[in-house]
Amino acid sequence: MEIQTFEFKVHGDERGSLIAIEEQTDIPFSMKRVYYIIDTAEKTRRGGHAHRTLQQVLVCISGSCKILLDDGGEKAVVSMDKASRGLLVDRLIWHEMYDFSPGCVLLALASDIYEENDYIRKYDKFLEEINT
Ligand code: T46
Repeated sequence: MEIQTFEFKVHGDERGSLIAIEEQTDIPFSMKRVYYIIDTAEKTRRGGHAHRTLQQVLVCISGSCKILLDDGGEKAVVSMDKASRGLLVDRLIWHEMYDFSPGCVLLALASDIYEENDYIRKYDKFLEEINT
């Protein structure tokens, strides 16, 4: 499976660092929504779904976590531990997030607003949809 990641420029000086992410330039779509996952309880697994049309870039801006990507044929696990690295979670990719470190902040840049009908929350339904 092809894993697409983005390395964002770190603007650093003696004060610290700043990272800017611009739609269509640093990530391959226009953003309509930003959300972030914080205060994750120990041993939690989140996600466990795919999106029909939504594209997202995930950035672990503090701490670390792992992201499982599954295209229905192949699986890959990506370790996220750099605020300057984005991971594309494309449409029709089953994804799960786990192994959150204490204080992990996972930022999501999403191509559309929240729409429950865009979620495929059952794995067998996901396999059915990608094969039709
Ligand atoms: C995804 C992964 C990476 C909203 O009201 N608005 C929103 O924009 C989002 C994302 C969620 N919610 C509500 C829906 C649920 O009641 O927040 C609650 C938790 O959402 P969910 O169980 O879907 O959270 P995760 O961590 O399993 O999945 C989230 C995103 O929903 C999903 O799109 O790809 O993070």
